[in-house]
Amino acid sequence: MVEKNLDFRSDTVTKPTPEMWKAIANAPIGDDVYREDPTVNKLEHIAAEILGKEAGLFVTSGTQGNAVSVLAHTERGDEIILEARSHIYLNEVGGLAVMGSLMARTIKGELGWLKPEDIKTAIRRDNIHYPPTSLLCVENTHNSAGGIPLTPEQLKADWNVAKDYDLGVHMDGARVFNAAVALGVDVKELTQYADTVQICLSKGLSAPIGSMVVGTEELVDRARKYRKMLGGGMRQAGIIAAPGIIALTKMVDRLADDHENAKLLEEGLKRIEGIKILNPVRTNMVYIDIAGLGWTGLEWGEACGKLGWRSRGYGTTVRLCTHYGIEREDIVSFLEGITKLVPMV
Ligand code: TLP
Repeated sequence: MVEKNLDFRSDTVTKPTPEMWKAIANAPIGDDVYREDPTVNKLEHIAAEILGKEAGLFVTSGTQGNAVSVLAHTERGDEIILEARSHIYLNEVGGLAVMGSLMARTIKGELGWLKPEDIKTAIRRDNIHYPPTSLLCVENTHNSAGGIPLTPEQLKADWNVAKDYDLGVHMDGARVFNAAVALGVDVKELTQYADTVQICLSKGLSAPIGSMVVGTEELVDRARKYRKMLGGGMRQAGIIAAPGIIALTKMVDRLADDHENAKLLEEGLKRIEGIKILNPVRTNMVYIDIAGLGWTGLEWGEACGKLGWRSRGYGTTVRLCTHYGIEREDIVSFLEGITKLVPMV
């Protein structure tokens, strides 16, 4: 029996499966700073293998994973290229500037994808006045664009430009398994176009804590040093790595259910006058604008609360995320309920 988790705010709210709880209780552990935690070592090995990279590193969060990856690729004063609404640029507390002394060069993407010609234009040529451009960051799926999966072809085109100019490529793959499932490709087909990849165990894959950074031995070694600097050397971390192993080996295929549920939600919400769907729904996110209902985000949240759901709006934009703990029948009953509660427009 799946424990219900009627919360649309994010897939970060997912809780461990019963199997994860057992793994937590039984995990063999050791001091991971000495590289002696067998469960962390196993998780790092599995992640590297699944994602097609030489090495893996267990980190506390997606934000920490992106930070140590970006630091591993760059030197103080470099410029890095990011999509204008990427998570690293918008939602990571400006860490790239604070920790890396990096300049951010942002480009507006097309549904989250940076067009190769735009990247080319943004790369600084050798000039006494310019900071060197050293890194391109891509995000897959792209969260703010609507959980959009970037295809191998799109990623390859960006990678080729980056490599023509000797840039590193980092993928914020917080939800890259959603992308792989939605596109019906092996995740390696996506991750091959990045030197480092950060993936979240704690979102749709339902582990309680943590992310992985994978990449070349050299970059992961550098990232490991930065993780220690940031206080992320976690000692007996096998306790939290154990559910991560289950996340990677058992929780990927079920992401397809989340995508189907998001589609069902989109179809139902589309029929409600006053609600506008803002994104093509391709994975587990539906962004809506509720201005046409005459409601604020707060009023939307209160209405959802009456139905036993948590949901939150920013202004009149609301993101609804599907995940483990939400099933088809829950979406059906939510749609019935909300249809009755919305004002007639
Ligand atoms: N995203 C969270 C919020 O921070 C917005 C969410 O609810 O979606 N990359 C991407 C693309 C993300 O969406 C997130 C989290 C992260 C990185 C950071 O992961 P955490 O929360 O583990 O630091």
